[in-house]
Amino acid sequence: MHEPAVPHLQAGDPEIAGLVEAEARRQFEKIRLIASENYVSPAVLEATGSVLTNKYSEGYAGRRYYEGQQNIDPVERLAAERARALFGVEHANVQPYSGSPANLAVYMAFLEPGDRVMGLSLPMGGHLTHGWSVSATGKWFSPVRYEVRADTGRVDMDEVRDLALKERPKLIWCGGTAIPRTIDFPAFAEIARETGAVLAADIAHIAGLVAGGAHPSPAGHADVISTTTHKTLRGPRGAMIMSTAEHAAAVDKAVFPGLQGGPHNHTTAAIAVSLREAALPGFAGYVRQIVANARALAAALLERGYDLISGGTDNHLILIDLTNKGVAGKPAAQALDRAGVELNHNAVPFDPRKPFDPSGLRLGTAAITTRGLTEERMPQIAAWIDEVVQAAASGDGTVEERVAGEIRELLASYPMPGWAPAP
Ligand code: DSN
Repeated sequence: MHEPAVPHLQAGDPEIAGLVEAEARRQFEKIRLIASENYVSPAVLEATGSVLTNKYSEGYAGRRYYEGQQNIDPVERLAAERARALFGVEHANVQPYSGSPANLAVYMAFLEPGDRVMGLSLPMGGHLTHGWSVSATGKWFSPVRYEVRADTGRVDMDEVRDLALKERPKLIWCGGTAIPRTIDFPAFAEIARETGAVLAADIAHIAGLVAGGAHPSPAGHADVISTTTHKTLRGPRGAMIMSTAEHAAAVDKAVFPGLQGGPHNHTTAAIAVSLREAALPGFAGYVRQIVANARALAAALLERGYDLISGGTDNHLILIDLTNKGVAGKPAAQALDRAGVELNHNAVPFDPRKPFDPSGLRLGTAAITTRGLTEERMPQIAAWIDEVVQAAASGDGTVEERVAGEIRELLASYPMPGWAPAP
């Protein structure tokens, strides 16, 4: 049973309806540990599925290229106002289609093609759009990359400073996709000031933690902040760029007309809804629980001999190097998926293996926390992971079905927003 219900889809396109139903059941029955995913509320789903999708709105509120914006302008104004209030920033652009276009707009706002950009290397936890070679940002700009230290698994701010002084990038990115530790925004800001660079904080993964006070905020430190809205922030798939008032015009011009056409108004409305939800008192407790769950899961994995990059976590994310377990990340992730634990294979720092067949696994606790799981359940999840990884290492496929059944049984008593099995 979907909430909101989907009777027209079921009647009009049973093939797609069947796939949506199957996906809902899959999400209900699996321990979803992909660090960038979550479950949104029925209110966010309703806004995403609303008639706002019918409207074109190129431009910004009060300055559009099409008529009929009587309701769209207030929606976009509300979303931007809520973003400014929640993150304590002077300006918010809520139009970027997703994280990569948002980051490309940051380049468009501050750089010319060929300019130097510095970011955390992708296999060290950075993002493709922070200047990695296969990305447009690595091809059209001149990238330099900082790394984590081999002995700590953490970014060393002295090394970042030395590199920035040597290379003089025009833009410095902090943040990424596989960083289990707190990002030192004040230290990055000091380096950017000293070297004359613009500091961009990509908080896509931790936006919810920042909003709820479980991670320090880049506001007041970074010149520009980009984020997706669908990870720990628990909104629809979309993105925002926030900045100081000084950079507002450059950011807006870069998003439209620089890179995009009409904003996706249904998404903007859903972003507004999720920002309202994130401002409610319960959200701070939710994000504290995400971190408590990640810490408890990390502790249970360490007890079982897992090698965690940086030795643990400060946020929602855990990165495991499986080398000492005798199995690579991809076969382990595939075995875990068959056994009802969904996560992704991931490169680890200084990984000798290839990106599509790396040594690690990446886990995050945002989605299971939305389901209501708390610390007491984490040792059991670590035990399931361990059992399946060991079986994958020895080529034993027999445990997967049993574990999947045990997981289905556990999750049956943890409701999922947006769908429930028929009574
Ligand atoms: N694909 C996102 C993630 O999984 O972290 C980043 O773009």
